[in-house]
Amino acid sequence: MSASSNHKYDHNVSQLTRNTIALILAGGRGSRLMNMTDWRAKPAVPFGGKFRIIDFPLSNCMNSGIRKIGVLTQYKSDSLIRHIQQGWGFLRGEFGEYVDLMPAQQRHDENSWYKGTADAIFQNIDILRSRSPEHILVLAGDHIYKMDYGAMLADHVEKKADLTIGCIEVSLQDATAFGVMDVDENRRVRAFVEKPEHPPVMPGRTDTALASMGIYIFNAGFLFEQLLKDADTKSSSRDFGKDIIPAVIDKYVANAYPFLDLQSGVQSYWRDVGTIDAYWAANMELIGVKPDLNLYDKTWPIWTYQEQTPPAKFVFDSDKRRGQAVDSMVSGGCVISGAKVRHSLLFSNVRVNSYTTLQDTIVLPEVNIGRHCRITKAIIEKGSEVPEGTIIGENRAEDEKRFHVSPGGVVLVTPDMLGQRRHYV
Ligand code: ADQ
Ligand code: ADP
Repeated sequence: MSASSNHKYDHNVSQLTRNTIALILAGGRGSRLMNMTDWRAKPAVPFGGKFRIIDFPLSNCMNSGIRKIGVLTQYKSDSLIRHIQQGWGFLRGEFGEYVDLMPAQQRHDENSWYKGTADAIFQNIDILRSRSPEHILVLAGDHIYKMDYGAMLADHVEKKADLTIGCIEVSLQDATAFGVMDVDENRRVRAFVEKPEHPPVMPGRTDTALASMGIYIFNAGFLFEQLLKDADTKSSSRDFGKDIIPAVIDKYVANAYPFLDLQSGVQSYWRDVGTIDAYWAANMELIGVKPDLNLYDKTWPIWTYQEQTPPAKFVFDSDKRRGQAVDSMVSGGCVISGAKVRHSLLFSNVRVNSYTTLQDTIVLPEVNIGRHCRITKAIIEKGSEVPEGTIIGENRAEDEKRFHVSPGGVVLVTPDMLGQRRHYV
């Protein structure tokens, strides 16, 4: 399936992006991230040394010229809200730009908060209507990728679609976790099943399926109509994948839009860091010499909020032991003293002390790692005080007694597992 590479759009893309409201669904718990989402929503989980996951869709909107954004929050949204208020308040209302927080409001039903993803938007329908956008771009707040939504909007308009669904090709095995579609030769969606046990094979392939990225462009009026109709359907779970999309594909034009690099036509980088193993792997990939996700690309900056920190510091300890980090990323405010850090990712304000070695480890902000520790293949949560002499990653049975060990053998360490009562947000 080809995207419209090298295609000159007939439409003025900046006009399209200007008349679009992006709605980022940021309410999900993300329970497969285990204790990492005990205190924060998945979109607020730190990623890549200084970002939070939601910075990726937000930055994509900025870089695509979409500057009317609503963030729909629900589960444990405290740190998410603070992050957005601190980091994303720079837009100019005078130019019609905003990042609005749209928390769960008990407006339509006194007894329940948002039900499914469609309900989250339905509850804000009056506000959205009053702003009369032409298109609404629905995004998930929990994926890591860089995407130009302007190209997808142009495709949507050019093909006169009512709905366009961003999609990627995944293995049949992985497809069971996605909304999967069947399309015709014009990329029109003929069938859509949410999380099928036996996913349909992609046309022209034998072992892959076409999966929804959970991102949608709707003609605004069409979306409002469908949300109202769905609200009157008693049996509906108010979910885009389960209810809204399957209900419209027969009568309206719903197209698939493949997420391909516009130059090479190759599928672009996209990760759902929904499990401990996927989270660890995606962060580790960044350390490599030529990662698929380039955070140093000045043409597509990823913005975030971060407190001011002094530079990272690598020092000799009192016994003249070298503090060093190789093959690693180290953020501001870190002090590595007489310790060895290899192939690891340190967020801000991490202290690693003498005689300690870290290998293949992600350390979130504000962590102190005492002397004489050996830590391999771990994720150390924010605010942890790792006591002197702690050994992690050498004996699975021992690790399992104190910490959470993922199927892939990544050890997750949180303050409460270390006996420290702390809300790590
Ligand atoms: P899932 O990711 O399993 O599948 P869901 O858990 O509903 O769907 O989450 C979608 C997004 O909405 C997430 O970003 C989540 O944080 C957020 N969210 C969930 N409930 C919310 C609520 N009530 N209020 C606000 N935000 C909420 C979806 C699609 C699949 C598709 C995958 C791609 O249903 O078809 O393949 O995304 O990952
Ligand atoms: P260690 O356990 O490795 O001996 P120390 O706490 O004794 O660690 O610190 C060793 C060195 O690290 C200090 O001499 C100093 O250079 C540097 N260092 C420690 N704390 C700070 C700090 N807050 N800011 C800057 N440098 C520091």
